Amino acid sequence: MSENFTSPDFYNIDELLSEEHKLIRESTRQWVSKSVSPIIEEYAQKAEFPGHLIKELAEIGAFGPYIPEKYGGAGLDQISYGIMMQEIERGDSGIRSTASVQSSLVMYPIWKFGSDEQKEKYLPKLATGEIMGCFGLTEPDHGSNPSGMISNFKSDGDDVILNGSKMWISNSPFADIAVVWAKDENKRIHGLIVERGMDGFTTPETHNKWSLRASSTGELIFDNVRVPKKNILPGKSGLGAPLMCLDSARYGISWGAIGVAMDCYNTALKYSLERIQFGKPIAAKQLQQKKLAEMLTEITKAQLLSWKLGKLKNEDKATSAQISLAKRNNVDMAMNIAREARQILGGMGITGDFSIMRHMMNLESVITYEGTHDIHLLILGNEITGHNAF
Ligand code: TGC
Ligand code: FAD
Repeated sequence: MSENFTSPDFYNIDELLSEEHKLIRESTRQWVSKSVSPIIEEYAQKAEFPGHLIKELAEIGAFGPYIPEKYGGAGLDQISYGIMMQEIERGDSGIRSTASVQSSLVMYPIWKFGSDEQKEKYLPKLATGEIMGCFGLTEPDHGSNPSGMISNFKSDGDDVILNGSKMWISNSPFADIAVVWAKDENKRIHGLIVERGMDGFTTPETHNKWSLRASSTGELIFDNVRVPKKNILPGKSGLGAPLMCLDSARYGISWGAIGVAMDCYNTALKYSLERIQFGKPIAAKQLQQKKLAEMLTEITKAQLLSWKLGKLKNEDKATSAQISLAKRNNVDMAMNIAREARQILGGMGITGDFSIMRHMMNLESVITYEGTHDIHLLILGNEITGHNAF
């Protein structure tokens, strides 16, 4: 189980990490073992977000790890960010979602595209978790194709009037602010900071999910919401702006998926050594060894992929297509490992006594959000051939 967690490191990848990276991993890992693993199954079963973890996530520096310290972030590098996402997602994808939405989808756009006033007003409070944010791109009729969005705003004096709706928004039911993407009168996409309490703005919760049950998901509905023009992000417009945020979050997910895979592998390995059938541990059987050997192979490949991508990101050289490759590969890898690990546990694998089934269900969301498995393939296809097949 997670409490006895040691991460597989078959290729001595630790040698590629700095002492600071290892310290961050150790402290995040300890926090997950103490605060997430013991409670998460119960919250997932109840389909409830463990809101008390917000303060603790802020305390371990999970909100804005790479945002400069002057804005309340930790000023760390991209590998540190990835390692934190890996460790948090080992606990649960929904908790990692909360950290990555706050960091890469709310703090990042305000930091990159916001005015000085917006940065000073929101970033320090987002870093401490005093306020929480969400990111509204997806609409009921525009998921993979956000450029078709119909949410729109019209100028009215010092304000704009915002109409439309967003769907499948992580953290929307409790968020204090939403970074919302909508079109102006010239059909140009802009980011707006919409605050809870603005007239006409509601955030109904989405129920009956079989996946990401410990994460709160909802809608954003804008019915003639009056938003001050000073809440528009001035630094960048067009679809490229939200796509830059997605690049950052997708990179973090590539690491997070490794955390899930490692947890499933460890659980399955331990169980296989203890479970006796036909007079021997099932770990002594070739069929189970094949599963474990293939898991370790895929985890090792994914570790190298995300580490190298982190180096490229640190140098500001990572391309969107490189990020798509890592998100797509690593989430698929984690899904396959979760399925195989579940089988190694036999009937026990379907219970909440082990984390595998919860991880497996969570990954159904992770392979869909932040660009589906198919969309990332098409991004790579476009990069390879120069032909856009969307
Ligand atoms: P396309 O014509 O290719 O591009 C439009 C403009 O954007 C530029 N661009 C990028 N800029 C920065 N970063 C990137 N990654 C970029 N990709 C493209 C591009 O150069 C162009 O610029 P310009 O100046 O020429 O206008 O756009 P398209 O409409 O063909 O769509 C491309 C496509 C399909 C790849 C894109 O729309 C896409 O990625 N779709 C998937 C949607 C998606 O991922 N949604 C995620 C919603 S958020 C979420 O799921 C959060 S879950 C969080 C959690 O809980 O953890
Ligand atoms: P669709 O776009 O309708 O796709 C349906 C199927 O068609 C998919 O298999 C897709 O791969 C395929 N497809 C689509 N286009 C093509 C094509 N051109 N060629 C071949 N196949 C294609 N969004 C946010 O903005 N903010 C959030 O915080 C957020 N959180 C989420 C949390 C959860 C739990 C979930 C499930 C989703 C979340 N999303 C969020 C939305 C998520 O990003 C979208 O679900 C995702 O982008 C896919 O959009 P869709 O669901 O509309 O599927």
